[in-house]
Amino acid sequence: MKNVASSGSADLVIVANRLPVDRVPLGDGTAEWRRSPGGLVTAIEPVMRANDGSWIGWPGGTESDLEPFEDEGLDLVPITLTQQEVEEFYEGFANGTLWPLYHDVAAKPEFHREWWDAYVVVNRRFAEQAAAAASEGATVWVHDYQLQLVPQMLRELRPDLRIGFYLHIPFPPTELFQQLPWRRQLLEGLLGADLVGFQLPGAAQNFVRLVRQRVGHKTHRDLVYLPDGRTVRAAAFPISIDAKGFEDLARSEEVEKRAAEIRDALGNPSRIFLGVDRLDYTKGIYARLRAYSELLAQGDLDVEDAVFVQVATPSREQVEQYRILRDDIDRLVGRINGDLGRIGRPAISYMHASYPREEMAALYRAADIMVVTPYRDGMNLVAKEYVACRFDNDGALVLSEFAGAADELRQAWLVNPYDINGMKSALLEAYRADEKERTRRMKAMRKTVSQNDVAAWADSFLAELTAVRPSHGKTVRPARRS
Ligand code: ADQ
Repeated sequence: MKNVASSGSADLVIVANRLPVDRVPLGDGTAEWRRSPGGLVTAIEPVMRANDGSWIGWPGGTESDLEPFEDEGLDLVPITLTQQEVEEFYEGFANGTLWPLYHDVAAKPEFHREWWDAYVVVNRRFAEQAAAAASEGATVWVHDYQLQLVPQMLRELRPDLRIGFYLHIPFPPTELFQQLPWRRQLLEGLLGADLVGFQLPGAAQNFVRLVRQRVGHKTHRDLVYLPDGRTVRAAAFPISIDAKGFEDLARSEEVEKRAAEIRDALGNPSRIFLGVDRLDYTKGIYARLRAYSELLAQGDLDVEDAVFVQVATPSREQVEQYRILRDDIDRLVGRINGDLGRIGRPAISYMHASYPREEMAALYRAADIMVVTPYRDGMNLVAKEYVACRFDNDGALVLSEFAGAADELRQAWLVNPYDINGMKSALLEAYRADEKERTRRMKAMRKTVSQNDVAAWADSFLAELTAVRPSHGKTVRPARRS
């Protein structure tokens, strides 16, 4: 790792709340950077390498003296946040206001003026760093709800840039968005981009409608015409996963062996149900476990025969609603196991854990029925990862209609997570489905996932971004993929 000056030499700049590395403190007071291999890095890394890319993001924590550095050939620029900014910008406005509001108010969003002020300050810091890192005519790709003001701030600093924005979470219906005291500023922030990308077409339409109503710009279909002559396009680019990477992993001997060990450790039940989520109130974990427990209580399922494995990574633990959720689920699991489990046969095997990709693949291989039931989700990559790992064309997916993934994975057992009885029926149907039925559905879903992988997603976004602003800026060189 070596330090590099942010010299304004990057032809492609990624701006995201988090860097693709975590700062891991070592016992001796120093710390090292460790890759956090998320889907976004996998998708963007090849195109970053082909374009002298730079990635700007927060490394987590509140260290203040972090310099830009290179990690495995990627230029990384850490953004510093103070403790107060972590509380007001990250836990506050991003995760206490925007996250619940954009997810159908699954929890009550809080509106605080000081949180908004911190959001503006931190967005400006990201924009300034991006302006300093980008070369003349470079392409800057800004990610997600934490940074919606960056496109406009950056445009003011660097009108020569081609700017794209992608929202990973849902964009809310207009009625909910209107609640925001700062609705106009957020829309204007996004309009600094040349291309605003969403998971689903409906989100892009909501955005264009709001721009027309609230900001008063002329619009036509997916285009917004600004008074300064610029055109902004809003469109859907459903995100995906490294499908081949997951499948290769799933086919490996180690993963197959580990999957067998997992089944063994669970007492080789005839059916394993699996849920894997960040511990978040949007994911519908509580409702799905309740539905499952009712099936046990009614005798439709038996703990001698079936088990539900729920893996939940604790997340945003400083935000009160997340602490409450964690306690609620802990209590529910305890009650279900106490009431319905038998010695050596828990009804629910529950882990607070974050696993490496190999272990995730082994869990997907071991699970007969994958249960993904968010109340609202931009996409949900877990559903796609499960499908990618099922090279045997077996396994059943129970999927919420309100996950973006449901638009593509039509052959899943689709459920409304608010409807406990409906969810119970779908769980039972998936449990009872014969092999022919499972294979028919899985084959169709696998075709969808393998054809639209995350590389195709990144390529199509960047190609469209270039097309929206053809006469300005450098062309983004395509990734050299192996
Ligand atoms: P998330 O809300 O984090 O993402 P999701 O799309 O399911 O949700 O992605 C989670 C990722 O974390 C998956 O790759 C999964 O494998 C991994 N993961 C989950 N639990 C884990 C565990 N216990 N251990 C290890 N890994 C775990 C947001 C939006 C989504 C959108 C994505 C990408 O909320 O709707 O799909 O961004 O745009």
